Parts: sequence; C-alpha cells; structure tokens
Amino acid sequence: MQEIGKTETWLRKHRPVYNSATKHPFILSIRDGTVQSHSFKTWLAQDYLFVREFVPFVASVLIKACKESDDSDDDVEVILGGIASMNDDISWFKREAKKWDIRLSEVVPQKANKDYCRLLESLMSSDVEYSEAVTALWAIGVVYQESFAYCFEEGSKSPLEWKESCERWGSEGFGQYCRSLQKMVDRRLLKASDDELKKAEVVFLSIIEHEVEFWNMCVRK
Ligand code: HMH
Repeated sequence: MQEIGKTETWLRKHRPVYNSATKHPFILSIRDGTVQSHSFKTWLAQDYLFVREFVPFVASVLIKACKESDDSDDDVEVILGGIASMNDDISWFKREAKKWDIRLSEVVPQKANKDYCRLLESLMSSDVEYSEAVTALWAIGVVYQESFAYCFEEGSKSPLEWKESCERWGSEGFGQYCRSLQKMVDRRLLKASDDELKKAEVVFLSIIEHEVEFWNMCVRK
C-alpha cells in the first residue's frame, strides 16, 4: 500500500472545515450565477491588497527555502515561479480595476483582510520554520485553487465578470503549482519533529479559517 502524505491525512481529517472554504456560500453563488454584482468589486479591491501583502510573505518562504541545507533547489524554483506569476496577477488586478473604475490607491482593507495579512506577517518571522511557512504557502494556494476551479467546472453559471478570475486561479497551471507545493510540504514533513508537525497542522487550519472569513467579507459588502 502506498503511504499517504501528511497533507492528504489532514485533508481527510479536516474535510468539513476544508470544504467550508472551498465550497463557501459565496463560491456557490459564483458557481450558480446568483452572486451579487457589487461583490466582484469588493473582492477585486480587497484581493489586490491581499496579494500585495502576500508578495513579501512568499519572498520570506523563498529565503527560508534557500537556507534549507539539503536538496531544496527544486523548492526554490517552484517558489520563484510562484512569485513570477504574482507579478502577472498584480498587473491583471490593475487592468481590471481600471475597467471597473476602482481606485486601488484608495481602497481600505477590511477587517478580515487585515487579520489575514497580520497572520502572513507573523509567519514571516525568522522564528517560523520552513516546514510551517511552506505549509501555509501551500494551503493559501490550494484553497483558492479549489474554490475557483469549482466555480469553473462544467455546468457552472459564473457571471462574465468572474470568468477571468476563475480561469486564473482555477486553472490547470495553478493547480500544478499547488501540487508541486504539496509534494514539497509532504517531503519536508517526513523529517519534521512532532512539534513542527503540530505547528504545520495548526497553520493549515488557521489559513482555512482566514479564507472563510475572507469569503464572508465578500458576501457582506
Ligand atoms: C485571499 N487567498 C486569497 N487571495 C489570493 N489571491 C490567494 C489566496 C492566492 O494567491
């Protein structure tokens, strides 16, 4: 029997919590086309701010990967690829904001966004080990990927304004990136101490909770 990785163990153990993010009522409303039209603008503006804050976090994970002593060359390449595509994401947000008359410089982060960014900031500390940081990076990506891929499946009725976001984060390419991150996490956790394993599982759950709050914020306004 093939041994399953830690991440798969968590996904099985915490399935209802995980699904509360990836199949959040907001995601279901995008999928069935009943989403309120003002929600797109809220999401766009808030997610732009989030991605801006996400960049230094990913850079901090990259630095930690570089400092890992053993065969982390592949990890460095994967993370660097992730940073490169965030550059495209930021350009896309700016173009899209123009279309919708949103002045990004005037957007104020809402509470859920601020809380999420505060978590990212705490994870940038050099006290946080690579195993925990890379677990967070994977979780942040995979929850988004599965959420948007679900809106994008056959039979979904996503409104036109959501189409490009669904294509961007629900894409096969982004899915591949998330699978690479998952393998990196599993590999790293094979040699982790019990304490590291505990921290990694806690951060995985914490990310899911913050993603749920992020979606809640998009429903409200
Ligand atoms: C809230 N989570 C949130 N926004 C994103 N853009 C991602 C994850 C993936 O980059």
